[in-house]
Amino acid sequence: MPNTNAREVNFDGLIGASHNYAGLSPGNVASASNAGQTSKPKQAALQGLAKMKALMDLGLTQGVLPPHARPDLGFLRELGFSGDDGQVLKDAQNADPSILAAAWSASAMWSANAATVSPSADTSDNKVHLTPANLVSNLHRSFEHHTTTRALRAIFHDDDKFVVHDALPSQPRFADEGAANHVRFSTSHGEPGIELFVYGIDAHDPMTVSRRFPARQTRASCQALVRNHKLDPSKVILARQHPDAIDSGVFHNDVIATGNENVFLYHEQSFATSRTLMNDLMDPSKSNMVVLEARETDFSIEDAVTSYIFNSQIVTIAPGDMRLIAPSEVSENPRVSAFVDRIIEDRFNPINDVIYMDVRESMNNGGGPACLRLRVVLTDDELSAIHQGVLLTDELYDKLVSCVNETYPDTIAPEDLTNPELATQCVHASQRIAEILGLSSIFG
Ligand code: SUG
Repeated sequence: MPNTNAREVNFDGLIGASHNYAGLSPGNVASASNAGQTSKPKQAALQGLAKMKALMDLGLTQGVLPPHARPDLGFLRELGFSGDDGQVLKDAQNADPSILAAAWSASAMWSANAATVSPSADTSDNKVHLTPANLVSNLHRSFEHHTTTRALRAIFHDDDKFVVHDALPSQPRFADEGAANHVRFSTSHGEPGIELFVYGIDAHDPMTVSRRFPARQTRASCQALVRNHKLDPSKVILARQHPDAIDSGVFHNDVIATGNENVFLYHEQSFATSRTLMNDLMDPSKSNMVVLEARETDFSIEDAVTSYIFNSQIVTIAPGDMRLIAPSEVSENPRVSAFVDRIIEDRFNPINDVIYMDVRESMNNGGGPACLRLRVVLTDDELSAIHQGVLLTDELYDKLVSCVNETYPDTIAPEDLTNPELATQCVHASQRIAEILGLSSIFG
């Protein structure tokens, strides 16, 4: 039976007080090109909150995930740096600035990488399954899953309805980047769907791999997620990213493809296995798809990577009525914005309008609107069983905005990363946010 009482809840990662530009992600063009710039953490968090509020004001259910406590001085102490906090920061800087920057990274904001989620309509035990991503491909992200797992277990605490798995083994064979490489298709959110898992590396496949930039997601991790989430293998598709796309800066699939319910929006150069993928998806026994393919003649992969069009959120306002929540950068690229205008004008797809959002502070590190959110489809019963303190209301929004204004630094420049007072200020800010969300327990 289709479950019409289900909705998609977007859980956005609230951008942390230590947000900075350290160039930590090889293959992420924006991160590399903005390395060393001065960031604006307060403005970044307010931009993220404005996006959350805009979605709430559209009538959608919006959740908030807490920033992690950064800088993580415990991580630096584990690596042998000792003394007071100032000494630890200074010695780490002298030993290797990229290790120091890893400890400071606010990368947990990109909650599309927090976990992979399968709704109860797709799982054989009828529970919602969440697996935190191990993010082993990058040092600064590889320890996010500790806090993420605690936060998800605190939010999705009802064991009768939710299973929050441990992250997959932290080993390159099981490199996992979460929902950024996962798209779910269904006639409506509450009905059983087809889950598409996208990977860049397969240890058993001799095909050419990306050469310039690393691929981050393995086929082995996708297969483990399918097993853990108790998915029906006939309702799962595994597809390989095109290595040339990875080499052009498509470090996650959500930089070049996205979907919502029966809509699939992607660039023709996304997948190494496009034809098979389309055949599988278009199989009428599986779903009734609306396929929106951008061709090279519409715009190039480079346009996709600079505008982040595919990192838009497609959201359902009412049955058959969707909006595209796109980064402002799309409106600044005439080829890409013309493509969006054609989608909006075309009556044969359900996307009826575009809303441009300014999330530039995050975009400068390679994180667009969709990177900032984790999608969780929940029935009414499941929604009422989660920790309610993370669901955005006008009151919660006001509290978070005040807290950001009071506790966040205005700017962070690379040389600030050795400042122990700033370190304390940033950790304190994350504790205050966790208190507001009723999640203080995640910091022990
Ligand atoms: O993993 N950037 C993140 C961006 C993640 C975007 N998420 C999705 N596409 N879903 C990354 O590359 C840059 C940090 C720095 O350079 O300071 C960074 O981690």
